[in-house]
Formats: sequence, C-alpha cells, structure tokens
Amino acid sequence: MTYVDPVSHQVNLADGTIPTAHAVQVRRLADLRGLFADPQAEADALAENPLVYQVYDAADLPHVDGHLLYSTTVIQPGRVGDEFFMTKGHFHERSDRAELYYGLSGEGVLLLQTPEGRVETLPMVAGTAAYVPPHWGHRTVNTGRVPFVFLAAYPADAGYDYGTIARDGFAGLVLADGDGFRVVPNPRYRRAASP
Ligand code: PAN
Ligand code: ZN
Repeated sequence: MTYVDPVSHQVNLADGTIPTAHAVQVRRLADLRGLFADPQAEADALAENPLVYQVYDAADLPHVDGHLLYSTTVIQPGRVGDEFFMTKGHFHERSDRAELYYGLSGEGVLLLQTPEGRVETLPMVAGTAAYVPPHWGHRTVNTGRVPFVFLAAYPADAGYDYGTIARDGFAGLVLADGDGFRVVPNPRYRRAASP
C-alpha cells in the first residue's frame, strides 16, 4: 500500500489567501466574457479588465476517487451593470459529485440550478456551511462591499463542466436592489436540449 501523507494548510482568515497554496487561479473580467447579462456593461467594464476572483488550491493531491480537494475562493466586490461580480459557475464533470462550501468572510449568494433550470439561492456569510448536492450547477456571487471568501471541499474526481453554463447561461441572475439583492429569471437562459 502506498500512502499519501496527511497535510494541512493555513488559511488567512482576514483575506482568504492560502500562502502555501500549490496553485492560484486568477480570473479577470476577460475570463468571464459573455457570462454577464448586460453585454454593453460588460464591454464597457472590459476596458479596465478588473480582477474578479482568485482560487487558492490548497494541496497537490491525486485527482482520483477517494481523495478530497479543498480551496478558498476570494471574490472581489463589484458589478457589471446591475449584476454583481461572480464566479464562472459550473456543473461537475462527474455530475453526481457533491461539494461543501463554508463562508469565511464577506457576504454573498450561492446560486444553484438543476440541469432542467430549477434555481435555488443560499445566502452566505462567515460561518455558513452550504451544501451543493449532486447534479446541481453552482455559482457564487459577491453581494457585499468587501471581498466574499469561502472554503470549498469536493471529491477529487469531480472535475469541471464549464461548457454548459457558457452555452446556456445560468437560469437565475443576482442583481443589485437598493442596499441588497434580488434574484430574477435570466431572460437569455436557454434550456439544455436534454437534462
Ligand atoms: C469551487 C470553484 C471556485 C471558482 O472551488 O471552482 O469557487 O468557481 P468556478 O470554478 O466556477 O470558476 C468549486 O465549486 N469547485 O468544484
Ligand atoms: Zn464545484
């Protein structure tokens, strides 16, 4: 038997960074091109191409059944038109793989949808443990004025399907509404041909 060594990483609770992360993904607005609801607002904002979020992948572990991967995501505050900064959003490539999110700082929303386009919304603040069940697509949105940070843990063989949401959009939009937010149906959402 070959054993993988136990490992721990310190998460900086002030800003969500993991200084010993084995990889950091940086997503600027250009990486999310076409995902925001207002094309003109997106084109205008692309001139500055702001930082939208970073993902700190903690440990370098085998991407195979039985392991767990974990990471922090730090979403900057900001908007494109009325729509808050958000992650790309994905289904898992192995769609029956679940995930756990744990809010560390700031405030946001976990937006989930079934392949048929049923939307659920889970508000998140520091201390919120939110469950992404198998088969639900998921995206997180920063609805506050400071970075929204959460920890995610998920099966190492879950993988990513970004293509479905890039093609069809997300069925719900999270829009600024006074000091808060509202979730509205996405008029441009195109239902997948088959679930
Ligand atoms: C998270 C996400 C992370 C970034 O770790 O990957 O928040 O979001 P996108 O992957 O949609 O850009 C997760 O859900 N992993 O499965
Ligand atoms: Zn996921």
